[in-house]
Amino acid sequence: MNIYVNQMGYLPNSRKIAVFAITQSPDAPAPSISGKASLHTSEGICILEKEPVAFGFDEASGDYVFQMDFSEVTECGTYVIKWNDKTSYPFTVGTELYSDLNILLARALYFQRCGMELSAEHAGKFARPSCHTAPSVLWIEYEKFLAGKLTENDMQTFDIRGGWHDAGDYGRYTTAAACALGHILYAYRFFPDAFTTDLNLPESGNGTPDILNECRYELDWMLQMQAEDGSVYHKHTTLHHAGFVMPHEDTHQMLLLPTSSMAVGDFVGTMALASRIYRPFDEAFANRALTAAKKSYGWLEAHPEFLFEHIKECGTGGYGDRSDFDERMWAAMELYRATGEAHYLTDARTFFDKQEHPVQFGWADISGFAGWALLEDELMQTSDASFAGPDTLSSAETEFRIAYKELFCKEADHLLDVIASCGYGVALSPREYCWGSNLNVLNRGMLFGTVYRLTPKQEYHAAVVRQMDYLLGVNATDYSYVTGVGAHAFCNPHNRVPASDGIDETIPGFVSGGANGTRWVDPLAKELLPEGTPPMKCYADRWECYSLNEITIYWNSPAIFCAAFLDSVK
Ligand code: 9MR
Ligand code: ZN
Repeated sequence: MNIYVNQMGYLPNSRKIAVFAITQSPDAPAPSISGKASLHTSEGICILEKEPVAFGFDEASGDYVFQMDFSEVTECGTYVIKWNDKTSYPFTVGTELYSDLNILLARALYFQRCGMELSAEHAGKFARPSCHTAPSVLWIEYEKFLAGKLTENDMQTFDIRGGWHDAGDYGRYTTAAACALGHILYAYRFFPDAFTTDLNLPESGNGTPDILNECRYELDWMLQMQAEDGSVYHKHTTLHHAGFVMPHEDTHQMLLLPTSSMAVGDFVGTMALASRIYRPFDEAFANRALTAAKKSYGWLEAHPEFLFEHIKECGTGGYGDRSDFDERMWAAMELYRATGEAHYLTDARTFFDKQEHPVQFGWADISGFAGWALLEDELMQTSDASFAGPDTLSSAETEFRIAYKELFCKEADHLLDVIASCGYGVALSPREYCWGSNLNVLNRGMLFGTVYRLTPKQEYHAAVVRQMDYLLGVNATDYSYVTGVGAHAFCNPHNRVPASDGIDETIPGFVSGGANGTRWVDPLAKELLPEGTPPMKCYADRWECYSLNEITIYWNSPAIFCAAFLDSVK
């Protein structure tokens, strides 16, 4: 039997559920285990005794599960739970847990910075030299160069620097960047009070909140990804992933891979959003971002067809897609918010009507971002009048808002049922444990947070808590999926920097991709996880396992959103 708790801990007034699990086959009789579990302070004083309630067999984990709700424990402190000779990892009840977590999650992005030295002052023992500063060339020319049809001197060069390394690899990808920035900029928009702490960045103290300073590093890179004609390169990587070397040791030719309509739509959405968010801090940048967004929107209008070319010679991340309706919708919606021009709203509505289920916040489907933009003033609930929404709404907008709210709420209610059907309280059905399943978990957390702002039902709040609980230890692997957080946190991410920096400790604050129960996995995962392993247990804390244990900017970013929600809606 195992006891699973949120290894970081719980907010004093939030829902608190511990899970007790016994692995067995689905048709075995209920285990004969009973009696009261107890909760003890760090001084060993028992302050609660309670009988765990049988949930029954849980398909995703292959466990027979009991649950214990101990929400009545509201006193701050450190505790353990005991049941039948087993003791949980220690956990804390405290008010600042999620703000402390957010500092780590955001600082992890600083450690992903490309194109600048990370100094000891800001990076401590993880200081490292600058990387990837050599000029880039276009793939379409490089291809000819490789074929001997163009000399090196005939290739145009582009001085593009900066941004965050996407993940455990050193590539930078436009749609992945937009996804992460969308999560974080909206987290800041909806929960600004959660972002007042200094992050010890080189820019700290410049009058701009540090979370925006960090995002600006990515935005400045992204602006450079726009081509003359308003199209936007899909990615900026080498031809193949680097070996496991430090970033400055990866000196392969940097390439600009051809545009995709998703990259253009995402670029427009991100820049138009940034123009609004940064305006109070940097007017010139806001204007630049808006001008860039409008230019690329012109490209989208002139190119209504879906465009994505998979370059088979290039081994770095694909970030392929089958539809760009979501990106086009978001682009239009953000430009509507940034300019108030009604034709953008009409365009957004057209793309909305073409989609089945536009409520996602992942890199492939970012449709939900348009919902955030549309409902922004209702989601902000701020007393700051300068952020208030329009006084009167057009009937088109009113009607669109109602439709979007209905969709969000319906999805949240459906997901509450999914949570109820899972012994661990995670909003994933057993077949949804795919590559980067923690993004799905956190996406759902963000959705619950969104809907809570529209209809403040306690169950939605508890649902956000339970997605974070899953991430931080209430899952069948026994791991906290955030480095450095919890007594049993994963510590061998698939990430070239910690794997090659020679430092024992891993950089804290990174979110693992998590369990992947599909058969699309890396060779070591295949070897370690026999066929039939329950999906929630398809995980290994091994640096080799890129399909189970990589880190990415857009797995940290939804955790930042959820943590900010919990930090500000306590
Ligand atoms: O996060 C991506 C995941 O959803 C896909 O299934 C997987 C395979 O295409 O790719 C993941 O993205 C990787 C990207 O292609 C390159 N950088 C590392 C990303 C995380 O593994
Ligand atoms: Zn780099």
